[in-house]
Amino acid sequence: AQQTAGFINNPALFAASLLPRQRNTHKGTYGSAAIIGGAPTMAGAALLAGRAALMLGAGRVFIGMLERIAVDHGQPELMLKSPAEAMTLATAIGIGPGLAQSDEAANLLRRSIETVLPLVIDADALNLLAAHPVLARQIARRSAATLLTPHPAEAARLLGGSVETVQADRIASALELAQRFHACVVLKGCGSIIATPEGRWFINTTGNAGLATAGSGDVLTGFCVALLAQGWTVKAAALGATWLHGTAADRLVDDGEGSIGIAAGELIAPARRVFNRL
Ligand code: NPW
Ligand code: AMP
Ligand code: MG
Repeated sequence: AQQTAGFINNPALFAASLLPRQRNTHKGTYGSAAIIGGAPTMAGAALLAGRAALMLGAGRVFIGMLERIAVDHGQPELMLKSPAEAMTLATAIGIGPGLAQSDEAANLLRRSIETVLPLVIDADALNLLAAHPVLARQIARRSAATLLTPHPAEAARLLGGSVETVQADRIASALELAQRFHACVVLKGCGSIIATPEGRWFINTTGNAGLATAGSGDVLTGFCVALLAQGWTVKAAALGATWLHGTAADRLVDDGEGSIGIAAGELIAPARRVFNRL
């Protein structure tokens, strides 16, 4: 049963967080994003999230890679560290892109849950939560903000049901997850639902089927972590990142570069352009 009316996501909902940069500031003012993930064969997921965090304004971006590579040659601004080091340096964490589900990954998820930092949980970190009820119970007890960003299959694993059941009532599914984990939730897909633990919900109407491409969700995670690193509340970060992610895809369509064949990394530059003009 849905108790409250929802809203269409729009910039007025996160306008209070949109502050211009003050002149006398430095990179430390804008926070340190850490992305934890990138196991062998999926390094790209963590790099995409890191690039996205950098270009939505995080002051520093650390990538705690399970697959130890030295540098992102396409984005040498990123600092590639061990996962433990990246977590220590962070002021906001995103865990999951390309993380895989090894024992090491589960241990890193436990450590990130135990921090007092804003935390985005995505992809394989969500799958690990579904497989480890002890970790799932720890989420609700966190003192810092938590944001879960499942796609429908990840939501189904968390709820112990089927994708069909999740999709049959997406609003109820998102609210159920938000309540269960006492976390903000973005249930992704055509018309992403943003739900809060207080029972509020929002529907995102930006974006298009060009977003149905590998790495798209990893970019969204990077956007969320960037906004959290810059001090946004978790609700504003979820709304802002989701709106910008979809709007970036819409701009690519308007410019004749989509919707067919968008590569996830291509979302980052238009998102930055739109963000700077808000
Ligand atoms: P089907 O057959 O496609 O219809 P998983 P994942 C099903 C990393 N990545 N949306 C779907 O069914 C991620 O970060 C690395 C989505 C299929 O059976 C993760 O760590 C990249 N799926 C890891 O890969 C780029 C839906 O769910 C399964 C669905 C695994 O993430 C890519 C797919 O979901 C990727 O981001 C829906 N609406 N409905 C890289 N470049 O390194 C049903 N499904 O198993 O969670 O796999 O999302 O690819
Ligand atoms: P992931 O499956 O984790 O890569 O995430 C996919 C991203 O693309 C999410 O942000 C989805 O909301 C978005 N997305 C995928 N398909 C569509 C669609 N048909 N319309 C709008 N957004 C979509
Ligand atoms: Mg994903």
